[in-house]
Amino acid sequence: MKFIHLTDTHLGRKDGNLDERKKDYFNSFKQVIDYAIENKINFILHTGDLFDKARPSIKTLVFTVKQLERLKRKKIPVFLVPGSHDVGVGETVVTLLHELNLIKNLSEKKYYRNEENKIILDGELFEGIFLCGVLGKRSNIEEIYKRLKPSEKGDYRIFAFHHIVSDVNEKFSDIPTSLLPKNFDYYAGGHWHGFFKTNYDKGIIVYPGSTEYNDLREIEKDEAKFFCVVDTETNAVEKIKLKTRKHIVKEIDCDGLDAKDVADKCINEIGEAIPNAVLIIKLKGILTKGTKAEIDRNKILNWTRDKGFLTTRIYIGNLENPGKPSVGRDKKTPKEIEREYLENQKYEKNEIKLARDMISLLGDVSGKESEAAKDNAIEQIKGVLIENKKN
Ligand SMILES: [Mn+2]
Repeated sequence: MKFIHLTDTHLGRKDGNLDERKKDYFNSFKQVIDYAIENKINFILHTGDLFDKARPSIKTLVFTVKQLERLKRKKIPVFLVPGSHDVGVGETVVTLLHELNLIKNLSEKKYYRNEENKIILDGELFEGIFLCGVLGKRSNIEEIYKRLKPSEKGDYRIFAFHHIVSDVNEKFSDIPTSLLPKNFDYYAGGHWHGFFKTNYDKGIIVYPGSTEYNDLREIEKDEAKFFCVVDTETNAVEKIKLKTRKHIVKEIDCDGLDAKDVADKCINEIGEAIPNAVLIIKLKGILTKGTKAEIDRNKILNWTRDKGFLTTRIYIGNLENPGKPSVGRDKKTPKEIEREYLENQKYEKNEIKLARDMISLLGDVSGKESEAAKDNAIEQIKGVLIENKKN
């Protein structure tokens, strides 16, 4: 049997408020659906962040429902665990899609039970393949993993989750890899936006990565975007490359320049235009005259627009004004700085944990257009507070 594993499609996201960028996310999703139908794939597994926010727009919903209906007509089931962006307080659109039989949400009540101190994952058995999973909430997540007790069913066993394990990235990890339950063939990961694959227990952990470029970090890595096709007979994983919009990063060294000359230097160095590409300009160095505020951004933006770039973003984080020697940056991670700060404030352990959960949620939505960010943050923080009250 063959299945598709995709993740982090963030439907409804609209970088820089551009309709073209919203369509790009739709386009990636449609490529996967087309592939599934053309290649008669047996089922699809999505590991979260189907939508960019828990309450997507009607337009986003119409697109998604239409695509899922294409699969339903071909009898290709879609299994899903909601991601951090899909979960709000109580029921979300993912519940609606589940009720309409367009997806099977593996975090719905019918797929698990609480028994004494254990969470029994009854999951779903689909033609001999067992699927179960954990949704992408953040609070108390280590405790939840410790209590998991998956059913022993199935000839081929899949565990779906929306968390970063320490093998992927120590700094950004939600859980140590060793907390993943044992005895699965395929550990389907979401939340990490790049491709990652490793062995674990008798199976493999796979993160296909997001289907579009969500932030600067992803763009700078300059890695392609993928979904995976998995053969359950051999456990072989095929990476299928998505056709995505070109993103170009140009780093411009402005060391020793007068602020008024920065625009011309950018224009000279960008060189050849790539029509419809997203252009990222990163300025660096120390100016000798003028300040960052005096850089003629409009001159740069007008020029790139005339050249046919879809949009241009200018980052000045690594550029410094005259007379300001660069301060040796603290080597600590943001998480370490957070913890130290909170500990120094003499908060209780559980208060620190709550605060860090909240900070993590807020961080997750930073860099998004304000409305989506607000919606998401408020929804998720409400969830954490309600849970904290329960505990
Ligand atoms: Mn995501």
